[in-house]
Amino acid sequence: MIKIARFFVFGLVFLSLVVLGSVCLWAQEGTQKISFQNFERDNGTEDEHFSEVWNCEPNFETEIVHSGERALRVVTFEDGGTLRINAADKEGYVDLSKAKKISIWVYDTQNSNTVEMRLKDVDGDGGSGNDGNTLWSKKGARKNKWTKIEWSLNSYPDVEDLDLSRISSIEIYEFHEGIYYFDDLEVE
Ligand SMILES: [Ca+2]
Ligand SMILES: [Ca+2]
Repeated sequence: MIKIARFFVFGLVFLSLVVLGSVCLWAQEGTQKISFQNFERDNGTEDEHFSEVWNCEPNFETEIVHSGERALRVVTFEDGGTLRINAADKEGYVDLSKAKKISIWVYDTQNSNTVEMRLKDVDGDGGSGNDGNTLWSKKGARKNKWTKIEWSLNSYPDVEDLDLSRISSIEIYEFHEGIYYFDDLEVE
């Protein structure tokens, strides 16, 4: 009798572990993260990791880093500045058609600013300037602290000819003159 009870208990424990394991796997699949750009060497970036779009000076940073060996340091001038961050992918683009959000770690030395984000595809579609084809972060960064800034792609505007399955770069606009650091641009 005791043997049967023991067998039963072991069976139950085993079953629970199997169920728990499946739930964990399922949860992981639901929140799959892809690194769009982490500014590290040999990370699959075809050409340049980043470039200036307007009114700023971006450079690699090795002291104030969120993860790995390198981050991005950006000096913006009067009225702020825009930089382009390229996909760390051998094909030169990342498929965002099923993605739910985009996030980046920001170290803002200017203030607790919100950040504007624009998607660009391999054809260069996605717009420019003040055309409104962008999305502002709801929350601002915390001054002088690494802060995760997020954008929900559900709220991203419908942009003519923008191919979400082939996004080659993401543009970031900081609207004040200052010094900002960025690392770990990720897609979930
Ligand atoms: Ca990094
Ligand atoms: Ca296109």
